[in-house]
Amino acid sequence: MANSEVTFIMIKPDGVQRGLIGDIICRFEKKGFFLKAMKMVQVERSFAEKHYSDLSTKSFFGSLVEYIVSGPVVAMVWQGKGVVATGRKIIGATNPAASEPGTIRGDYCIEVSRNIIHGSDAVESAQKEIALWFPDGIIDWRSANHSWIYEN
Ligand code: IDP
Ligand code: MG
Repeated sequence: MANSEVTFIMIKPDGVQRGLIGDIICRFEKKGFFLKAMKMVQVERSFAEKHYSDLSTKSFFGSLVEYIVSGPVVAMVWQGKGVVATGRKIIGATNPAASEPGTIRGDYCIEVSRNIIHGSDAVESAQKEIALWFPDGIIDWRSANHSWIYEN
């Protein structure tokens, strides 16, 4: 069912340190997406390398891993129709210099290597990332607001 699409969103260490957790959650929540899982965790280097394994050949891979392990992150699963693609739009372009104002990266950061938030880029990668970050599964709760957000 389209409404049950899920994505993995992570507030990176700079987003946590800069006090942006509440604002970021607010944007997804007010849109109508449902928060299905959330935890604060500081991950090991090997875990960050696994999360970003697709980028292991990039020149910035080492500094990216350093950045992700530099402090606690907030890992979340958000659910809703089109949440993967819409989540990426809410987040904005990878390089904040190219992110539109009104997007999270467009509003709150400047450098690509300090871009405060991660969002899965496809339904398949979302499934992989959720399995990595939430191996014990997630709570399948249903919001009482469901029928105020979806016709069906
Ligand atoms: P995304 O986060 O928008 O999906 P990816 O290409 O998957 O972008 O890159 C993952 C992360 O790696 C980015 O969010 C950013 O933190 C970092 N990154 C991407 N490109 C560069 C770069 O050219 N220099 C430094 N860091 C980069
Ligand atoms: Mg990516």
